[in-house]
Amino acid sequence: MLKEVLNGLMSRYQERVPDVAAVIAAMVRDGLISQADDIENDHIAFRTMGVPQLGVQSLEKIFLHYGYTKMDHYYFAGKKLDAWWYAPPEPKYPRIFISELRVNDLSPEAQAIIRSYTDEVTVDPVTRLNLDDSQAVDTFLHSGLWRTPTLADFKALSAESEYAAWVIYNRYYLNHFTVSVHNLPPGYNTVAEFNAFLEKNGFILNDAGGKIKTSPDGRLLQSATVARMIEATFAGGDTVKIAGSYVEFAERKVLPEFAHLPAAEIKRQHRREGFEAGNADKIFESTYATQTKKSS
Ligand code: OOG
Ligand code: NI
Repeated sequence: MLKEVLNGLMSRYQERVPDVAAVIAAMVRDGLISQADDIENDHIAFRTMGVPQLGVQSLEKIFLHYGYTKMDHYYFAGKKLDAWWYAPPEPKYPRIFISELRVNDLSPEAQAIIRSYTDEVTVDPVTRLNLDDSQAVDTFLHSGLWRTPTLADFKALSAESEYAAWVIYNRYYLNHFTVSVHNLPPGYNTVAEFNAFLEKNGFILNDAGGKIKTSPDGRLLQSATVARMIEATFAGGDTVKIAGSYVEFAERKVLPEFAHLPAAEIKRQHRREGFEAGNADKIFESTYATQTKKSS
């Protein structure tokens, strides 16, 4: 059931983000993996609008139903976001990171634009879903919650919050999946080495705060591609290229208390868990104009 929902998310994401297939193809070609299934997916991420009937409290119900556990909270003052991460029911499944725009913290003008869309949703839509029906859940995650935005509204939101504009157009489309690099062959199993491999293959990395985002404990290292632009069709037929989704890479180092274990015995529970606000703050910018201007 969970597997079906995750597969549905991944297939839609792959169709929209050419970098996913391109990264996998480069990894197979250079012998890092023999097939796409060999990739360990560290986590996937969603973005939401923080209004009462939607937001994290709504979307999380799906994943709590499938056995995920809500873990730590992160707050991003500058970007006006809250986020939580969710631990999977079994280590073979990805962690989930869900963020939410603090709509009440925006200007009255931006709030009015957002509410003109989100008010179309009058009750929490997840409460109306049969969560045991993975087909229904899949359809829900890929259908528009509100009308297609106008380009004028998209631009007005972008000027104040690029995150808000991204969600108004992209809704619950998967924002990224994350390649775990620490289990790859030597030469590729650190973010530093993997970044070199990506750049050699022509991928453009998010360099906000540096290409490698490192947690203060030094044990969670992350990098990300800059989002490719997708052709967006707005209400009234305007078409403009806007930021779509991106790909992330994560290295979780072995915790000191397990440093003595032989490499073959190291499992997920022996490595650094969770997320890091300082890293995440910069990774969000993979869809921001300061980064996407470097892509095409
Ligand atoms: C999420 C950014 C944060 C991480 O792993 O810390 C993140 C987003 O861009 O929506 O993915
Ligand atoms: Ni991430």
